[in-house]
This record gives sequence, C-alpha cells and structure tokens, in this order.
Amino acid sequence: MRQKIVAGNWKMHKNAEETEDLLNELIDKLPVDTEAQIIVAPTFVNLASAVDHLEFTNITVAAQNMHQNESGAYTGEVSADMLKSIGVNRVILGHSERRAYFHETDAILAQKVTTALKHDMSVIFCFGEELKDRQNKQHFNVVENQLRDGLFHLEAKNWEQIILAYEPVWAIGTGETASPEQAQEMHEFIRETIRKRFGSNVAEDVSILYGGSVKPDNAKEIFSKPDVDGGLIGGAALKAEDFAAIVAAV
Ligand code: G2H
Repeated sequence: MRQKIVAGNWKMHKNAEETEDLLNELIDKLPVDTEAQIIVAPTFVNLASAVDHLEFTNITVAAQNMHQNESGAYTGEVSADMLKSIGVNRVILGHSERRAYFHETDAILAQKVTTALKHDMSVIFCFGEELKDRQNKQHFNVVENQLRDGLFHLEAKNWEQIILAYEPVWAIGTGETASPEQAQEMHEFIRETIRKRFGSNVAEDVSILYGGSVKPDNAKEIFSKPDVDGGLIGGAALKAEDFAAIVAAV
C-alpha cells in the first residue's frame, strides 16, 4: 500500500540541545490525526537521543547517510549495524549533497542500498537532475540512469523497504521549486520506469516524495498531484511550525 510520507532532512544543523528543543516543539505542534508517516533525520551524533526522545510518538528517525561496508578502517564513517544498534531503522541515501560534495557514485549507492536492506533498514533513495540536464532536455535520461544504476539490481520483494525522493538539484535550498506540473510529470515518469522494470504492483505501491524548497505555502499544491506521495523537506524542517504545516498539507 502506497504511504504518504513527510521526512525532515536536518542536514548539518542543530546541536544536541537544539535537537532536543526542536523535537519537543515537533511533538507539540505536529498534527496527531495525520495519515502521513513522519520521519526526521538529525545528524549522526544526535540520532540516539532522538530515538529515545521520540519513543512514544508517531515520529520515526532516519540517518542521513551510512557506509556501504560492514565495518573496517574507514575513519569517520558509520555502519548499518551501528545505526541499527541504537534503534535507527531508516537511512537517506544518495542525497545530491552526498553525490556532489562526497563523490558518491551510483555504483557506491547501489552497494549502500544493498547493505541497508541486508540489515532490514528502509531506504529513502534520493536522485534528481541538475539544471544543465534540464536545460539540455536530458532530465528524464539522467533520472532513469540514476534509478537503473542505483536500484535496478534489487528484487521486487525489496521494494517494500524503498521510498523514492525526487529532488531536482536546481531546486535544493535555492528557493526555486519545481512547479507542481513539473513534479507530477517527473513522478509519473519515475513510476512508469519502475513499472517497466519491476511491474505494476511495485510501481503502484512505492511512495515517491518530492524534495527541493518545499515550504508551507507550496506544499499543498505539490502534494495534491497524483504521483506525489509527500516530501523530503530541508530548510523548512528546521522550524516546527513550518514542518507541522507541511505535514498538515498532505
Ligand atoms: C533538498 C531538501 C531536503 P530544501 O535537499 O532534502 O532541502 O528543502 O532545503 O531544498
């Protein structure tokens, strides 16, 4: 069954005290009667406290990244087993900032997805074209290749644990948003691409989130599109009122 989901990607924001404050505000302000699954992704160092803090709520916690290997000499990295050991069962993979600044390729991401699934984690898999791709009318090709190279090695049964997040790079943190029509056009294409490879059941059931400058004033229109199942929210996830308004827009 396809789920509505709103996930907050906190990126490199909020220290321990600020994390606790924002979580308290979210517990206060988020609508309790929402049909949406709500996910927050604080930084690694605050994940354990976030899991504790949110134990009796309807908010779940995701990591923003993890390493593809089980363990080893990878200074500064965090493994799936480490995340699971503190109660984190979800991970965001393939965010464009990881791809651009930390050189994560589709091949590395495919390995990360496999590792996450092996540990029974669910994955929010991010992808999306750059501005030049759209200007050159290559955006559908780029997205298709990212899906193929990152996810086509999976089996249909794995898709229960996959959430897709289409994030056009030109709309991330820029204040530019894809129009609801642009989002719908791409989400429909993504669902069709998944249908061709994995069949109708997988395509109909997978949640496809939109990400890129979603705000309280544009969320409702974007979420109203039939192939948009919610959002991955950056800047607006850092203010409880804004995040609550976006959840309420689902
Ligand atoms: C895209 C998004 C969250 P923002 O990166 O993943 O951030 O909403 O700030 O554009």
